[in-house]
Amino acid sequence: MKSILRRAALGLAAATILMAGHAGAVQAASLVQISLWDKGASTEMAMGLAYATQGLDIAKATMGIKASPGAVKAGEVTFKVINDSKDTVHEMIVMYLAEPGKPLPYLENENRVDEDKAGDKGEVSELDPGKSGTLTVDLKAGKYLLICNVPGHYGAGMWAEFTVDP
Ligand SMILES: [Cu+2]
Repeated sequence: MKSILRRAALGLAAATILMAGHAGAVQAASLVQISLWDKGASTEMAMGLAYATQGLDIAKATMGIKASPGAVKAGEVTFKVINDSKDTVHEMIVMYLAEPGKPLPYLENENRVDEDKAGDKGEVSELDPGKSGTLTVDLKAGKYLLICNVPGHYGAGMWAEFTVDP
């Protein structure tokens, strides 16, 4: 129901723009290219590099997420995610940061972020090496974190800050 209403609203907006003489100006979803990378399974995973860890040196990360661009306008955002690893499964989850700069809730015994409590907005889960996937979500303005939540990866530095501008 929600999506039908939204589509109707978009249609109306498109008609309004066409009438105003700006044909072709209808805004498509913002596109963000995501690369999931690592230094290979033979490289020992770093630890203690979770977002907002005091004094962390992200240059020590052995795996990570690269987002291009790192900021978009609010609205529909499509993430095209590629796992550029040769040998490791990775994923990408979009987390809304209700309180930027504060550590995400963490499940110590599982060595990963508590997704249910962390502001999960959608994900491309568990991509095999070389595989890709797509996620389209409606994002409001704010600060976000893109993370991989395969056990240990977040703490190894596999996250990236992402901004949605008004
Ligand atoms: Cu990963």
